[in-house]
Amino acid sequence: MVNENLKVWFDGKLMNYSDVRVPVLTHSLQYGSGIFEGIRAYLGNDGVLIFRLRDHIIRFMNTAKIYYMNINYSLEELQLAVIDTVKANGKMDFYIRPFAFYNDDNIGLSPFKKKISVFIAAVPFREYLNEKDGVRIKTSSWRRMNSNILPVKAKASGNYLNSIIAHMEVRTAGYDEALILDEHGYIAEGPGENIFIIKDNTLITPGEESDILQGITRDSIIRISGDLGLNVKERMIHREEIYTADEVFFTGTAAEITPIIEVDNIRIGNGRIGENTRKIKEMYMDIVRGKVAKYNGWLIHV
Ligand code: PY5
Repeated sequence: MVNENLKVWFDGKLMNYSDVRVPVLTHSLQYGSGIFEGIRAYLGNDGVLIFRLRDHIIRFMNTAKIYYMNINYSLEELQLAVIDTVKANGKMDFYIRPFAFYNDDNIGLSPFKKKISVFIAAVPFREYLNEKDGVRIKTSSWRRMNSNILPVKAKASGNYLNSIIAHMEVRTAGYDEALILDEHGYIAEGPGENIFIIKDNTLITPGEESDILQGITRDSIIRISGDLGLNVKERMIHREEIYTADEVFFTGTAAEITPIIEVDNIRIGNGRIGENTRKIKEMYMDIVRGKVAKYNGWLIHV
């Protein structure tokens, strides 16, 4: 449960979370028509640091655009709104959730000209998956939707039904998380994470052309890999390649860098967290806490 003293930003104003009123019949709750972002902020030595805020807000606005959703705030206004929300909630690690939705209790399916509300919460950080020990994943029998069906590069609530059903299938079978293949059987991503494999010091991850969310963490890892002496290839990955990889990990705002130690009951490498994964995770955590000068441009000091 979130703290009842939580201050949230709702349609231009900071207010108590418990004072926000939204009808249960709202379009976005009934039909999954909301759009959202997930952003993290970390407590550094001299205050709270928001990671790649601008990039997240750009993706948020692009998602809105793809869905014909007219958001009445600019890129600058939304960035300031996130900063104000963080400021109002103190100094700690946060997970930030901007959310735009049709706020209307007219039950019809068409959102045409319905009122759009924008909400931002910054809730205390929590670990998303079992990031410390590594996770066991299983290939879901559900396929990633492709972009003929829904825009996979948009971060819309409805897309997550594909993620949720895949996750529940494997979670109820005793695994930590799902691996989702694309319609052709190539590796796509996790329900809320991008995936990388490492083979012979090369990072391999599905590319721009694949049906995945273009993760901002994924992009960050690609950009820092050279500093760690690793090469990167963006290409399609056959399912069997993952089983014989040296190391495998998920990336995501929530998941950060999550080592994967087993896929479909096959141990990856020696079944322990790999050296490169450990190095990448350490560097990522140093960057987000403002300890790597070269990447301080990714951080907004609050
Ligand atoms: N793929 C999917 C389907 C995602 O939902 C996410 C992020 C990613 C990849 C990674 O993207 P990024 O690195 O930009 O975060 N998932 C969200 C997150 O905040 C929501 C999870 C509940 O991590």
